[in-house]
Amino acid sequence: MNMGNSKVWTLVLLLAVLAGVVYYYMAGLQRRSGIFFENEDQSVPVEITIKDPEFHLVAPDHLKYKQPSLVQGRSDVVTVTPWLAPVVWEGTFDPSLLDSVYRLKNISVAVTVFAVGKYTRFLPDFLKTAEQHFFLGFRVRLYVFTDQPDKVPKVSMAKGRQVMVRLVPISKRWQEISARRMELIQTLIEAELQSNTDYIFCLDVDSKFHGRWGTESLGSLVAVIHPGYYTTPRTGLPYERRPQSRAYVAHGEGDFYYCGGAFGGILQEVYLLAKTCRTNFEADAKDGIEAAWQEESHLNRFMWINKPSKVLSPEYLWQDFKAITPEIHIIRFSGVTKNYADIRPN
Ligand code: 5GW
Ligand code: MN
Repeated sequence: MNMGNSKVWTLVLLLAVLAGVVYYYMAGLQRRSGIFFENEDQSVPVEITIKDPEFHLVAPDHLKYKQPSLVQGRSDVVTVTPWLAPVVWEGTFDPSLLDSVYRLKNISVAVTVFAVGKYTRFLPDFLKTAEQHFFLGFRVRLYVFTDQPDKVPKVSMAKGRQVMVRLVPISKRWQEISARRMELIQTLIEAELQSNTDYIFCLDVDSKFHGRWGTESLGSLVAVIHPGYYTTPRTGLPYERRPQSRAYVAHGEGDFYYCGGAFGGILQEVYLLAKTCRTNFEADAKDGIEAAWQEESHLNRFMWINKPSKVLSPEYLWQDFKAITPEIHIIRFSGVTKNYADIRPN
């Protein structure tokens, strides 16, 4: 073997190794894209499992439920957004079908609720009615953030459901309570929920459940349409309109006006929302500006850019003082009418 020959052999060897690497990579790509795993027969076990709670809806075989229709259903309301997120109204979903799907996933749901100062008076009704209507039969943890843990009532809860009390220092200004909510949600997700929770909802305490709030509300990023503005033209929506604020939504822009009193989704999405709203709220404060409706304004700015993957109709946060309109077939959750002079600190 002379020098020329050995160079040729080295080249051939290198090419062979390269071809092997390319083949291995392509096969991997194909495997990841699922091509090798397509199978028509669900009874043949597949090699991959999908862990994300949001995707891959598996229904138990032989589950009996009403046949879905393409030509009948709610026609008095819009049930999908222009970015194709469902808008949840009574009559658009099958509760037992959805419960069966999510039961197989054994999901766990966290709720945050703040009861600072005089707002502890809302806790008994909030917690009692949550136990009657919120994710019945599922694992639920209700995190109560309060400055007076002794005022948290002992509510008897079903198996797998519990109230967790977290101490927060009393805030000087009420606007601060708003700002701190996002901060505390952010740290709760970071420090406690990541390992044991799939979904989180953040709710106002001055409200009660009156009807089912369950698996139909689950999504990556979930927003609730404010009951006061769902027929209002864009120009009349109370977004923050000053460009100096980080909550700014320009005239002629905005989809819906969403509630600050109820939002949720998977942990990662709500974490990003809380972090973004908090950072923007604090940066605004440094510049001496406070958005028109505090964190609700920041939430609306966030949802304008980050479109919610599921939108809940005003059934999911009504207001007790509002007369019911024909499109509302059920009130699930509603804000209690409160005497502001009586409960607000300043
Ligand atoms: C106090 C004064 C003004 C505004 C808010 C508060 C306040 C709010 C408070 O003293 N203690 C408290 O726990 N909160 C929490 O923030 C409650 O969870 C309350 O539901 C939430 C939002 O405040 P809300 O309900 O008074 O706001 P709106 O817009 O529903 O009336
Ligand atoms: Mn409220």
